[in-house]
Amino acid sequence: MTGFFKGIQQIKYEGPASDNDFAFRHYNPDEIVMGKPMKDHLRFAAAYWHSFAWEGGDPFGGRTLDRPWFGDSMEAAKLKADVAFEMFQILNVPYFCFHDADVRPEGNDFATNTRNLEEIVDYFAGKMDETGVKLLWGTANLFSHRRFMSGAATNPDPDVFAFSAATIKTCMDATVKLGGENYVLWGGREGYETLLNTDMGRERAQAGRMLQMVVDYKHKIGFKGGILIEPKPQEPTKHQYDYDVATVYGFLKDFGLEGEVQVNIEQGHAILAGHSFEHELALARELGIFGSIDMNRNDYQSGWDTDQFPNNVPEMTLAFYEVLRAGGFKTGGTNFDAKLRRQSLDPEDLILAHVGGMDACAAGLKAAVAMLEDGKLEAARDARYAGWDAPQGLSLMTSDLTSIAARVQSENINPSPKSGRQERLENLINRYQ
Ligand code: XUL
Ligand code: CO
Repeated sequence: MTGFFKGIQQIKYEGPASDNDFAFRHYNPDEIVMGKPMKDHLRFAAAYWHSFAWEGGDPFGGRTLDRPWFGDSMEAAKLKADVAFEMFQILNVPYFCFHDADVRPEGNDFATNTRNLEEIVDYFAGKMDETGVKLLWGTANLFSHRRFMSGAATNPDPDVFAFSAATIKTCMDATVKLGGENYVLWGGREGYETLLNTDMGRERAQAGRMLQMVVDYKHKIGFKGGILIEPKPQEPTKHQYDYDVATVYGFLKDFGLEGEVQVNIEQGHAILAGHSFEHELALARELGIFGSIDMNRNDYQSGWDTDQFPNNVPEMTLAFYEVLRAGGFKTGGTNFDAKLRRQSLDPEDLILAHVGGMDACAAGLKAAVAMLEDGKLEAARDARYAGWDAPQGLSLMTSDLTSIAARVQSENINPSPKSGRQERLENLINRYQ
């Protein structure tokens, strides 16, 4: 034991009446809801980068956090891993997620980075064996180092494309070695700042080629997990090629990869794109590309990606309602891509942030299950579209303009508007909280 979380025991379920800050009120891992344990619905993961690599900086000031593992040595990386796995066990999260740059010291070249990553992967393998904690997904950080300032796959310099491809290969290898269930691509710098210096056609083609190579490599090595793209509209680059779910789907169709790649949808990214989280989830479901979620919360006023821990149960309810309607997670899960506020210095802040987030998700899941099982919302939705299931509605889908026009005229079709009953449905939803 490192002693970092000294005095904090494993968090247990104590039920809604508990007065203990270090307890779950809603997350009861083995409770059966809709036919399976809550933990298998939610598939929680902790994110290595925010909890262990982020130093507490913002655009106006640097490090506020003081962590004994900050430093560039392998020794520091191993201490960081020790503390991380202690946190995973305290929280009883079944999964974690990482980028290469979160877990290993940065080397001066590709070979050093690869060696460092391999050493830490072996260290992780031992810890995963000891604790039973699993890897939800791995990914490559192709956005922090200055070599990626003009993009990774979409860089005008082919050497950066090559460096990125090689790095993705090592990160896919690391993910597979650790039994990871997905591999994620978030294209932080895959976009552009100004059209004045940008050849958009080339950049899109380069990104398409990189994705094709990732899919080919997946099949070559027999990886059975998901390949997931994480949409985000802006920040860091002004115009991102993976703006939102709809844009990613267009990109996948363009390169013939819509059957191979799904999306990892993040709450805060949905908000930045001007959507709600549930919109993005529902669209991914309709398009058949729903994969996984990055759970967090964005500040609704500030306009940038604040990556706060989720705490709004009615929002979580609508999100998990869409997850359930998508059939739940297969290889995906609920990854807390969320960080503390920079004034939250104490080790217990890290624990309590996750406890609150996990409880908000569990409460949302329970309310979503109640909504689905009750069936009133779906019954109202079905009733609204019932005309489309009747013979005349069905026939419209195979008619043409001429025959429809003739029918409208001969039958004097003259529709009268019907209420959408939004407020009634909003009132209904609040009854499940
Ligand atoms: C950035 C973001 C990333 C991805 C993984 O906004 O969400 O942390 O989740 O690269
Ligand atoms: Co994310």
